[in-house]
Amino acid sequence: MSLNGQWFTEEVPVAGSAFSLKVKRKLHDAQSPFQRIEVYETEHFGNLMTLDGMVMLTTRDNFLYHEMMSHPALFTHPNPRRVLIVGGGDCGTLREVLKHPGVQKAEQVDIDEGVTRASQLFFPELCASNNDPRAALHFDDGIKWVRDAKPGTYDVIIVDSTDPIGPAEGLFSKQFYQDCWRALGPGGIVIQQSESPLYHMLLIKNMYEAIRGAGFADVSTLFFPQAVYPSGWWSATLACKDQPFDGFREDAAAARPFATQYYNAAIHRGALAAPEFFLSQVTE
Ligand code: AG3
Repeated sequence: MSLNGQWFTEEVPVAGSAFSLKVKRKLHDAQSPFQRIEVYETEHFGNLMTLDGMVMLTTRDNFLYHEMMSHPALFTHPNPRRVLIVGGGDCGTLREVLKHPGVQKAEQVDIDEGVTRASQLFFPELCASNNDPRAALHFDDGIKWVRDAKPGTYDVIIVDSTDPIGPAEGLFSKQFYQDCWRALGPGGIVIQQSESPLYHMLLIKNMYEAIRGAGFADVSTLFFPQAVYPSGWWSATLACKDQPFDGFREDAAAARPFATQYYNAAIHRGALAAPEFFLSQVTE
């Protein structure tokens, strides 16, 4: 469908704001059992995938989000070998995780196979590692998957979900974090996308409470730009199962044997610096 010169817009009613991309045409439009999956070709951001009208990723800037959802957690855990990705159906986070030679198994559990099929067609570069022998793609309910996991199965759990409404709502609950706690081995880390620090402080505050209430020893948040998400400023919240958060393996991050576009040791260090308003709202 040609849409030449038209704009795709995601509005954020609670903030009275919106973000738009000029599009050329619609490449894909499907209603899955879970959500509406659309892909557009844009003028300057490559392809754009939306779920229920909300921006998930573009070709041009997804590296910011996917690198920050993966490398900080993997360079925090002392020796991450077994990784679970909950959500992440576009496979961009999986690709980053598999760049770590020490990872022996990376399982991705997304409820919606339609997202992965659309990604294979329109974001093939993100799916480049899907056939890595260490990768396993499951299409299943991530909440149930974690609930059913044997205790101590994973070193790192990455929650790469949509906003906390609809299918992803249960991923922000104390019950889910308790299940993550149990599914993690000693030294285990969970990292979860935690929306905009500017628009969603209440959500982040509630996450801290639920994560601590679930028994995690420590919580901390990383901040990074993400041009195409509401407010353009995004966050990921990291929880340590059984030890205080004590920075990350800076030397290993600096000596990483793979290429990144955004992530490096200095970016990681900087992303851990919390703004004043954040500190006063999440720390008692
Ligand atoms: N994770 C989506 C974050 C939510 C974006 N929210 C929004 N546009 N309202 C994206 C999946 C990428 N792997």
